[in-house]
Amino acid sequence: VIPGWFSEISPMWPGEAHSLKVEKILFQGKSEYQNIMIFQSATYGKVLVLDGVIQVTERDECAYQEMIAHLPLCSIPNPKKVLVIGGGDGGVLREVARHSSVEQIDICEIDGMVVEVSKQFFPDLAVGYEDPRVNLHVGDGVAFLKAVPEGTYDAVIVDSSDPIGPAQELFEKPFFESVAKALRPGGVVCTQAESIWLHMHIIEDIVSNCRQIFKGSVNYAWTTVPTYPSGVIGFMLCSTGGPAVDFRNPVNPIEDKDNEKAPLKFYNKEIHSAAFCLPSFAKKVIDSK
Ligand code: AAT
Repeated sequence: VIPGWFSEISPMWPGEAHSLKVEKILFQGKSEYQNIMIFQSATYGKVLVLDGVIQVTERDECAYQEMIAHLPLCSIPNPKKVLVIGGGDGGVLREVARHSSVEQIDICEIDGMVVEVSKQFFPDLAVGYEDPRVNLHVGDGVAFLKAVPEGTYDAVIVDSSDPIGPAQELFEKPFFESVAKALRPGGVVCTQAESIWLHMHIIEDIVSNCRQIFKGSVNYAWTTVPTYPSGVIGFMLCSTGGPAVDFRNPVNPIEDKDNEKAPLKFYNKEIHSAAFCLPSFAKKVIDSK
């Protein structure tokens, strides 16, 4: 550990740890669920850390939040009801709110303290909460989904932390089953699905569960996020049986509409399609599941 630097050390990426130079620690606290820390970094703006793991930095959050929101929402015509699990910082809400077809945005975040500190320290993320279509539920996403009536949502976005800690069940088969039930026919899910460099074993399990559960299409996409372990992170994108969804060819473009105030920084339709192209080693494993 280098004095004055934050190093992201975890058994989920043994033998490596990305480090950021710390200018100032802005907040340290312990919620019912996890340790929360916020610091000002020298080169990535403010950083939100939960249990020692980086969740967002101001500089590269666009690469994650824009992709996890627009990959699913640009793949179906007229999304109206959207559910976000996790994502307490509000960044995904901000992105979902760009879609003018959306009428209802429910969010279920387990940790109320994440919501509070984001409102205090990350106004550009928490701005998502200001949209009148947003309904915040503080609670466990697993329990919330079990209570959702069948066929409620057009899209479910699972912006979850890693599977050590409160998010563990969000990577397991019963959770994906309740997501599928909560979606209307032809509805879509996009979940945080870790790194092809570090977590092929986790990805394999998610893919094989999803192939059993989702009767439409099952795909893996990825993006580059310099402050996430290995610098990349992926998403599982699946659709339920019903109207077919071709995730690689977006039908609901967003680039030119609803974005005068804050233009998209990362997402565009070329990167949408490109996100589904996989390196051979990952393609081989994912296609075989
Ligand atoms: N938007 C950016 C980043 C995240 S946040 C993940 C959120 O999921 C956290 O706020 C956490 O409190 C919440 N969470 C964890 N478990 C649950 C649960 N069971 N129900 C609801 N919310 C939950 C993702 C960062 C990815 C990091 C990659 N290394």
